[in-house]
Amino acid sequence: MLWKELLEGKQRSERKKEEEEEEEEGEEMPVAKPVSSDGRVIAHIDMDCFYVQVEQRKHPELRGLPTAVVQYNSWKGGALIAVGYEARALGIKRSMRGEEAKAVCPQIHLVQVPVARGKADLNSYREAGSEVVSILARMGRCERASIDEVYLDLTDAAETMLSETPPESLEIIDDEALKSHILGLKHEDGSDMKENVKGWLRRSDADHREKLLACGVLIVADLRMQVLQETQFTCSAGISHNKMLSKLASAMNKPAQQTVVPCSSVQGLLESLPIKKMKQLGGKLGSSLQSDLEVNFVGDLLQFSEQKLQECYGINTGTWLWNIARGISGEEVEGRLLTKSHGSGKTFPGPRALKTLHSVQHWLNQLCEELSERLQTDLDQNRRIAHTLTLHARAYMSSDSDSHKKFPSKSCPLRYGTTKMQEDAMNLFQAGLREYLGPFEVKMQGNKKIGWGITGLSVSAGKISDIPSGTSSIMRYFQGHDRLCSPSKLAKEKFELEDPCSFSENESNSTLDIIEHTKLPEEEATVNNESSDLESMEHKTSTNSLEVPFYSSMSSLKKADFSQETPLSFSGRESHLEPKLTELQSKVSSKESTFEPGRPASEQQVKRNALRDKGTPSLLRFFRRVDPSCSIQSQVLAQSSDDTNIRSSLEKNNSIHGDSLSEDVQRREMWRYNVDEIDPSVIDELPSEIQEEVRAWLRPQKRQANSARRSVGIADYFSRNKKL
Ligand code: DCP
Repeated sequence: MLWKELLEGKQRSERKKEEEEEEEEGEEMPVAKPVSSDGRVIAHIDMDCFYVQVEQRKHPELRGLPTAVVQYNSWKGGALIAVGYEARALGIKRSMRGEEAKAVCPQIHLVQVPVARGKADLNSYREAGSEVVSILARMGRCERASIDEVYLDLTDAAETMLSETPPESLEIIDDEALKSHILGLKHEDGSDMKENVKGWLRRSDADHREKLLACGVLIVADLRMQVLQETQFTCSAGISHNKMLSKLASAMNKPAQQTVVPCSSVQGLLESLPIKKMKQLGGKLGSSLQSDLEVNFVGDLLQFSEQKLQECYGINTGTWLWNIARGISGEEVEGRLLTKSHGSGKTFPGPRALKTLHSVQHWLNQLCEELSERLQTDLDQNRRIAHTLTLHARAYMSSDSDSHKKFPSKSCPLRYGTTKMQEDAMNLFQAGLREYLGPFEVKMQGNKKIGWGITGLSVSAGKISDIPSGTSSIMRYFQGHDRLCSPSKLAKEKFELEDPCSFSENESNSTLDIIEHTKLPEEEATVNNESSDLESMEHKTSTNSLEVPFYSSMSSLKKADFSQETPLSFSGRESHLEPKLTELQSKVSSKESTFEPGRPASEQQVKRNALRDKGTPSLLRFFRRVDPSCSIQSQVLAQSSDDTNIRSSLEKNNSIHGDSLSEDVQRREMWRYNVDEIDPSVIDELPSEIQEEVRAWLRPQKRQANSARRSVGIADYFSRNKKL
């Protein structure tokens, strides 16, 4: 039965990875990055059976006992998503269901994932991951790669150690470092492994790079001990000269161990590494290498010239392949302690598939609620905002002929506030469904409409950026987002909720400003796949992989106001922004006679003149034509929890200033803004505090232009490849 197959084969836990790079089938083609230096010291740290450790810390009585974490789903005892090492030793595997695990190991302790809103609540795991990150970040540039993985660039720390306390000068070396696995280091029969490692670490004849690596070994061992002492978690690590090799190495000896890849052992490591195990080769590219070039191990690639690989897979990917065969990777450790995106997803396997728009709406509401909460926390704690909302779904149709079709992922500019997000997500879903069902939307089999089912749904918020310093100040300019970027506009032309199949042709043009997911060649290495792979969404969204959709229209960036006459009053959360706002307001407002107390009037006049000379009057003209309804700042203003407060402050202020809300809205409606009409030189006239934001508005347009120019995608590569 189909649903059984789905349950067995496709059901997965809620998303595993927050930020892990997409490497599922058919993802973006890898590209070679310039190799900055092969003298870097890069570590990859991976927590051991992470969710189990988190649960064991909560329940210390479980320590040392066979333990696994299960998804709340009750079918056959739920799905195992993390298995402790004691349980693994007793034959328990992650692919098992709870009942099977009990049968294999009756003494196993199954801990349920916390549940909120009918789905897994991963917050405690995320927070535990953050604890670890904050410790690891002490020694070098730190990139949080997923909920339980981190890359570290320890080059500077290693250089310092080498110059101050080189390993060869150390009499006593920490035991944890002596337990390291040094790939390629031979242990003669009967020799003391720790002594061998000590000898390797203290070699005086090693070259500079190897000495740096030895320092890296000591630093990582120490960091792992700090993590254990401060969090009670163990982790494993890989240490080498680049990210790729370190990631491979960290998985080689688990749990609570570290593995080092000296240059001399790279070839040996790669010649026996199955091609599909290599990062970014797990999908179509790896399959193509196997079937078209008969490459089964990474080392097999060595037989091809760079030119040949470029002919087959394009210049960038060809060079990337040539490099990885030699263990070369220029990928930098990005200094990033926070996630690149947030996501919330859920699967509905087999009989649980969603078959009505009502049920889809219900679940989208839950997912958006969670997403909104996390965005709010990110905003509060990190002053970061997301710009893009994306909906992914996995679906099937009752018609066999179309069953291979993928539900298209859709994006739109993200509006803050739970209800807005829910509404936009539903509109994205409907747009996706229309496309999924085909041009006529209603297909008939005899008298029966074709049914559909949704087996997975996910919403994610991407393109997260810091609020540039000073941006808060321009909140003053951009008021009334909520009133202008009305959900009702987006809600037009919906499907009838009552009848999931009652679509008519004239409904096909959604008014929602949807971003089609299109890959940008120049960002291939980091761009997410646009296909809606729910498994990767569940486990890997909020990922390292950057969603780079481009805006099909900038109409979401609609109208702006420069109503100096209606100062905003801030409520609660925003109140700390007020001083900056006032500061910028006074800077820009050349027509307002706001004198700064204690400063001579003549000086202030000079200051205003200077500003005017820099072009502030053009700025005023500029903003009079711009509507901020979907601007970042107005979104911040429109935070769900503060919506009412802010709206009422706005209304109050408007009435205080004798400027009625409706007039204000009407006036702003007239100031429509077309991004093409912006003269880029105007941006330079803006106060520096807001230049960055305005440039960010314009960027998507540039991308669109670029992508039109260079529409090379994975399909092109493979069609070329097929010709081999
Ligand atoms: N996870 C999940 N669903 C999956 C895989 C993993 O929810 N299908 C969660 C639970 C894991 C965590 O992500 O604890 C990290 O995943 P890893 O693949 O790193 O596996 P573990 O940390 O559990 O084990 P290991 O020690 O093998 O890395």
